[in-house]
Amino acid sequence: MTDAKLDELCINTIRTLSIDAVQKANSGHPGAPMGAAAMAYTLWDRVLKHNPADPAWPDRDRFVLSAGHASMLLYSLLYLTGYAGVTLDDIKNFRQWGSPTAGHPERTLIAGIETTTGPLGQGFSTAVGMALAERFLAATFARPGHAIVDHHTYVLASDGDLMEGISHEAASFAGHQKLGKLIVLYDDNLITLDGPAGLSFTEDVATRFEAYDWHVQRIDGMDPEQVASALRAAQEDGERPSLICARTHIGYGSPHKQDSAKAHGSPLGEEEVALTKRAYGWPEDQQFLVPEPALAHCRQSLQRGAQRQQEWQSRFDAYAKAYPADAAAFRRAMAGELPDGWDLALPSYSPDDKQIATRAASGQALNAIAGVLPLLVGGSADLSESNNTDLKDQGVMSVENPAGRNVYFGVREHAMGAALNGMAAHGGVVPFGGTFLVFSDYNRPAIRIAAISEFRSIFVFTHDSIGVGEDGPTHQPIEHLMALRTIPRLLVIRPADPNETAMAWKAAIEHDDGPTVLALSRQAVPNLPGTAGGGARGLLRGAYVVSEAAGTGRPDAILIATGTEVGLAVDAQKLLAARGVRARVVSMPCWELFEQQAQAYRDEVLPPDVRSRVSIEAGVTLGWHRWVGSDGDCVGIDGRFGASAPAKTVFEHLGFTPENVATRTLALVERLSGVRS
Ligand SMILES: Cc1ncc(C[n+]2csc(CCOP(=O)(O)OP(=O)(O)O)c2C)c(N)n1
Ligand SMILES: [Mg+2]
Repeated sequence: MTDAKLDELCINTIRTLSIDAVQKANSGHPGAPMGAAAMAYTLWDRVLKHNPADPAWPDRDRFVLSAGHASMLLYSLLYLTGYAGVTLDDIKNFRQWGSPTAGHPERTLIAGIETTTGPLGQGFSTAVGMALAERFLAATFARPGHAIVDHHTYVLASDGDLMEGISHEAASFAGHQKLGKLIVLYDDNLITLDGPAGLSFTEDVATRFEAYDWHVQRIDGMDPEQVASALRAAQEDGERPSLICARTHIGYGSPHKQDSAKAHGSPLGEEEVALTKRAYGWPEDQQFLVPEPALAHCRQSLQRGAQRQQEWQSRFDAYAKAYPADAAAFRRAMAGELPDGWDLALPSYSPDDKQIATRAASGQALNAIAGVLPLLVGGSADLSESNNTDLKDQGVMSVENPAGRNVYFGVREHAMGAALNGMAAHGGVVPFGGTFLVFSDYNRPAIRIAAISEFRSIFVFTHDSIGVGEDGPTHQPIEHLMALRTIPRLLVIRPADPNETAMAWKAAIEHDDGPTVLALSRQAVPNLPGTAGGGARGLLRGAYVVSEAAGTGRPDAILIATGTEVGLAVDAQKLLAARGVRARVVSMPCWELFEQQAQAYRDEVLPPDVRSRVSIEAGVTLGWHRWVGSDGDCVGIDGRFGASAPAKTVFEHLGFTPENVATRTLALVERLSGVRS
């Protein structure tokens, strides 16, 4: 068989596996795998550096299927090249309960999937973070004569990916950063879900990317030779990211559906499947056919991959001999391990210390641990001074200083979120990024991907309430804390004071299988006596008694507060004591961590027989009845936004005063004791 014939056989194997799997599942997207098979195969067969037997090899090239709906393309490639995580039976079980071959590629289901994709634009933008991490680690660990990190990041993106706003942000950022090892294949098939792309997408994409300072090529994406030479040219142009606009045909080979949106998101139908196979010269009556020569050829990836990994291993061994400490640090970093006792570097505070905002305490914590965690890397979306995210004396990341640890993401919150995810996905670094909490909505889809993919991405959200003050309702988060708490696997931590803030960083860094949000104040807070001397370690259990009711025995009431409202609760506690009500104050910085505690601990903090419970949080109260119970009361902000005025005034007008909290608590205690008597 000639090489060209063998290529065609492999490409048609990918196409027909995709067609058959979608047909059998009666669900899925056959068109993109059929149209993009030639370029994806060419990339994987001739260019991609990977070892299917070791999907975690640190120096592998990263491949991101940004057009996640084309999942069968990726599953076919993973199976054919020999990844153990996908069998032919898994492909037959495409999109079924418990099968790793889920509707869209999920990182946690198959070793070999670098990041979860499906929401268009995310994969492309995540890949930018991977390329950033690669360049950072290459520069950080490079020693004279040794290069142990040296790989590319490849993306397959569709029209939808390039229409999404996040990809515009990410492309602009990647061009600015000159990420020369990022190479994007654009499946330029002129079709989207609704019909011809021309219904909504007519700009000159190539020129747009040229303006972003990308290297841009236009090719026929159905021709493996053109794809291969474009990939080589993209590699050679190492100074800029590359976009290869590959003209392809969605649903290629289908007599009635090729080049039409009908091929996009539903099975071809049995008759059309047969006609398409006939067009490929494929046996019409066989399903999931994998011709032996195609499998044998693709499985050469195993041998090639093992050899390339071995070459790297030899280089790494030489490095380890010359620089044993660096090699050990690299291994630990790639395994996501933290140095023993790293948290001893975290600061602690006493009640007499100067009052500062929790965002300032966060900046102090970050800088205190920057030395012991040299791979902590991040920045802000143009708010670094407000977010206190600067790492002092650690340099600015750029093409000239790729090992700089401060990343200026620009006003690109969404792309920043995805870039953090990409850095976490790449491994070796612990990424963080900041903006105002109110703009967490601009990050939310990336936070969700981080949670689904189990990425340790740390979001530093400051200006966390109406305490923002004068900037007014557009800048005062109201619904955001609760909205974030609804995302599974995300830790949302709102520390009350500097000691809790230091513990919040400990929790965030040690939460290595999911993202963390830190909600931090703009305004100064008191140093609570209850957090001093290790008291703030209670944060690690999600909620704890930060100020016990005076006297002994069961408290009359429990005040449950978060963040800046904990200090307020402590003030209310004093007023209540003067009125004969013994109130306990519980600081509840993290619901998710509290939910993970044993029932016995939860009952200790919130004794079930104390029904007079009041929550205090400057946000919507929806959800707080989980902790205050149906008898309890919630001091919060419902049915309105904040207001533009000095913070103290806004707090007072919206009921966040010790007097109001004490009055409401007293009323509750009286009402409930009345009910009982
Ligand atoms: C953020 C987001 N919006 C919408 C969708 C639903 N969706 C899936 S594919 C697609 C567009 C299809 O066009 P294109 O990206 O060109 O893919 P092709 O049809 O060419 O495979 C849409 C709207 C999605 N997956 N993600
Ligand atoms: Mg398209």
